[in-house]
Amino acid sequence: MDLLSVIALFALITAQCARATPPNFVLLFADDLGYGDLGCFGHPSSLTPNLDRLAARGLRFTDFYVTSSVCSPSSSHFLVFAWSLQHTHYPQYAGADYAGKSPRGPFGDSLMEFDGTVGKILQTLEETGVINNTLIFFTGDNGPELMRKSRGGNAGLMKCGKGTTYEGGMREPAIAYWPGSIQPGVTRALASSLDILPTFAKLAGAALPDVQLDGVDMTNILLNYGPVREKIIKIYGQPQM
Ligand SMILES: [Ca+2]
Repeated sequence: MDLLSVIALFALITAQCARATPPNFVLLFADDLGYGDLGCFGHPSSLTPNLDRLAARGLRFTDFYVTSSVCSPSSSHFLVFAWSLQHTHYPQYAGADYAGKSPRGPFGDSLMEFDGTVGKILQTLEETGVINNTLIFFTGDNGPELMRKSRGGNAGLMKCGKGTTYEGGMREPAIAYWPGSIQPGVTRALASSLDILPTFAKLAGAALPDVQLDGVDMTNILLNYGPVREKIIKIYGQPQM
């Protein structure tokens, strides 16, 4: 799975739970999306109105990291979830409704289509009356494929992109949206895709798998704007994975 395209990974956890009404969970996971690709993260010509709306009405992370700068290891820790849907465009082609419609070329068209898909999901959640009991979490699996130049994504001010351990490869846009529970704003708390499983499990009242997890429950970020990590482990490695 290279390139922008789209991975929409849904996790609907209906576990025995401690909360009276645990939320539904929707995890949106974009492929090869750079830190600077979305309108709400500063891109001047991307058209991402639905993701921008999620960011405006939800919690936008400025310091969110993934576990790897390439696809498969970055996604592997999600395989514990119940099921997933994914569709991949290769290379960055958009469907007829979006081809040629963005001012950013084929990559922008594909990104716009992804955003349109997010809009349809939001509309369905609203029409079925479950939007206020649904936590939507959006992020990407790794940074942009810069070797594709204008057909790849954009890391914004971050150095390098996919396949490197620089910020551009590992740091991703992230948004948490849960109307009525998550207050709109921006957090600079350090968080990671490793934290998604412990967080969803906590909110669902579900037991964690019987393995050593590196992630931590980040509900204190989501609900209280607080930190979740007491110590930071710094890892130094080669720039190429
Ligand atoms: Ca990827």
